[in-house]
Amino acid sequence: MRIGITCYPTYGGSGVVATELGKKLAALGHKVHFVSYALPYRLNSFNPNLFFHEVDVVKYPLFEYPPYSLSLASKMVEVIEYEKLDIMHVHYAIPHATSAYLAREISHQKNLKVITTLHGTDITLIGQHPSFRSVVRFSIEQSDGITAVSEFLREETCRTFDIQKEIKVIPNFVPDDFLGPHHTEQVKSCFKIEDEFIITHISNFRPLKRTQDIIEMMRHLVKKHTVKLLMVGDGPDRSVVEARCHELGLCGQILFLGKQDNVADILCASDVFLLPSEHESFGLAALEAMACGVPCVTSNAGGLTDLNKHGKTGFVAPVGDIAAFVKAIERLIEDGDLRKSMGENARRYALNNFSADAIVQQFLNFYEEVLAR
Ligand code: GMT
Repeated sequence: MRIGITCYPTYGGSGVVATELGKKLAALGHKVHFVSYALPYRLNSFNPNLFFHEVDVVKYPLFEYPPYSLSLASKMVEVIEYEKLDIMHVHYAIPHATSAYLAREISHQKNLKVITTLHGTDITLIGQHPSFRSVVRFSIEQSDGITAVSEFLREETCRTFDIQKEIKVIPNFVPDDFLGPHHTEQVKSCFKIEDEFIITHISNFRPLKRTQDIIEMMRHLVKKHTVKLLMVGDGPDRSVVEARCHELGLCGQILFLGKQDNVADILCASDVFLLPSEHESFGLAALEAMACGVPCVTSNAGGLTDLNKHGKTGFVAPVGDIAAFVKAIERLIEDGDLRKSMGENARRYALNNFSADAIVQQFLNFYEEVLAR
């Protein structure tokens, strides 16, 4: 098959999933063409079936805001026609589904099918904004196939956008890098002092990730336990969160590692993964932690409860309930056997239910189904 993929090339989960999917499809012999404004950050290995087409975001004195959606649509048309694509698979509806719709209408590749994968805030947050809502709804409806990363997101999309078309749930999967082997001991030796308990959080530090809650949890935990927190990633709330650490005198116990390419090694050196988000339609970072055998303490937002099984793969606490989070983390600090068994359960659950091979096959079956329509 000849497949085009458009995604955000940055550190977000939707771009990661799209890139890992493209890599797996290429390894299976399909021709995969990425179209985006920059090389997706995990597209870092050579495969003769993988191609990248960069969208030129044109600056012009009249444009206070360069119309990326149009440049993207034009580049898609070029790639669709030159490469005779069968499928244009876009990840994250805004603006990718709209550009793909335009490209399909313009191109002469008549059998081209557009598939849109919904990831989260394209539906639950920003997609709802009056500036986008009608265009998002139209573009989703016009897609030839729609997938959502969780049942929660499927229901939210039908409910809030009144989408009549079928939406297929195809969850995210464990990228190959997380299967191991890992440099666990080397990483531990960099951060861990003796029997310190390592808590890790990974996100883009946007308000919905509630990173400020994490610092409040640490304020309680350091009173009784020898803990260290690794904060991985970067984003709008990082400054305020870092300032709070200074204010509380917690800089020795909380390390800000910024954006990291190899999060698998960091996760494997962790005792618990923490994700207290307000919204999370899937929670890819938690799945990656689980695949590394790390128990998770997460909020009960969106699709997280389908992933992190309370009392089995970790603990689930209500959004914003600092005391409940602290209690859950303390149980894992105090009971090494529980931590070990939950970590093993987490890895087993992740690999049994979200294996890359099985999920990529689901995408391939869906492509075939849509092409046959
Ligand atoms: O939706 C977003 O704001 C960004 C997006 C991303 O690119 O990281 O995150 C969403 O997609 C991920 C991959 O499918 C999911 O793991 C995240 O749960 C989801 N984010 C939210 O729902 C907030």
